[in-house]
Amino acid sequence: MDIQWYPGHMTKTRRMIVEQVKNVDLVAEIVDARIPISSRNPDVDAMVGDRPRLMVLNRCDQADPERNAQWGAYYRAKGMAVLLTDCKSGTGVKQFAPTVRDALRDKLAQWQAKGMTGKAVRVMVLGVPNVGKSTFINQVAGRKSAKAQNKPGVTRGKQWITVDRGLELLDTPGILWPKFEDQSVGLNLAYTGAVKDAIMDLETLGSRLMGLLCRRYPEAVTARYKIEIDPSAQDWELLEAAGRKRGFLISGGEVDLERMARVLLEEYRSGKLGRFTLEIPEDVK
Ligand SMILES: Nc1nc2c(ncn2[C@@H]2O[C@H](COP(=O)(O)OP(=O)(O)O)[C@@H](O)[C@H]2O)c(=O)[nH]1
Ligand SMILES: [Mg+2]
Repeated sequence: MDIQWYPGHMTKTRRMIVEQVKNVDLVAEIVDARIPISSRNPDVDAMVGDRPRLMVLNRCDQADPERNAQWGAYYRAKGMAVLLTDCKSGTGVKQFAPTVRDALRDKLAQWQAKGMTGKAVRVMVLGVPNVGKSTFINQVAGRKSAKAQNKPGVTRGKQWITVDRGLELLDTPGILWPKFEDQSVGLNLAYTGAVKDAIMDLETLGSRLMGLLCRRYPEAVTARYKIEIDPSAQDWELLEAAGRKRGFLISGGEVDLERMARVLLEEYRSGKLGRFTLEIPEDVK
């Protein structure tokens, strides 16, 4: 399955980001802690140039806690400022302003020296669709200013939000990139909901996710779906076994694979299955 989703509005957003980046002091790149590599847009480096950067690993509540710590260390070792957040509860968000100030300390000292004390720090927030950009901004601002919804592609156009006199945030619509180098990147983005379901074959998507979870988190899959995991089974056979246990049958006693795929994706995305990180630092080439 070749997943590509690069609608015209993303080209427009990309242009807007490149234009606006001159007006900001720092770029906060929000990634999904469950897929900390796949949810990084490879075009961001070229788009934002040498602007100071903050890496925000969001959705930590849905990711494996041990892996969260590893991924935080991974990006810190690359010299990046890193923040681990759960925007559902707001965990980690309080550290945002101090982390930004620390990343910009030289610039802020210069402003101070020039008497520019009232100048607000401007931060652009960007990331793939549905990663939590608007929710993050609302958490930082302590109110609902940015429109958030559990569906890729809700924020349109640019939106400045004033947190307080010292800090302004720019919300941006989610962007992907024209071609996923690796099929697994497209799949990871689809499992986590960054790519619209409507553009994919759900049976294939559900089968691949089931296979991946059975390899990485077999106990959790067994606990929830009551299936024995045969290591030599095909991905779709594992999905089929779960569907059979759930009684998702169609005429002739066949398993309704699409229904089971929908259930698996919903249960994975809502966290009912557990906290899973689909990429591990050792995977990085
Ligand atoms: N569990 C969990 N859900 C989150 C988190 N951040 C955002 N969400 C939810 O994810 C959905 C998409 O968030 P939104 O801010 O609109 O994403 P955006 O498209 O990147 O602006 C919303 O339903 C949020 O409530 C998080 O850290 N944990
Ligand atoms: Mg948004």
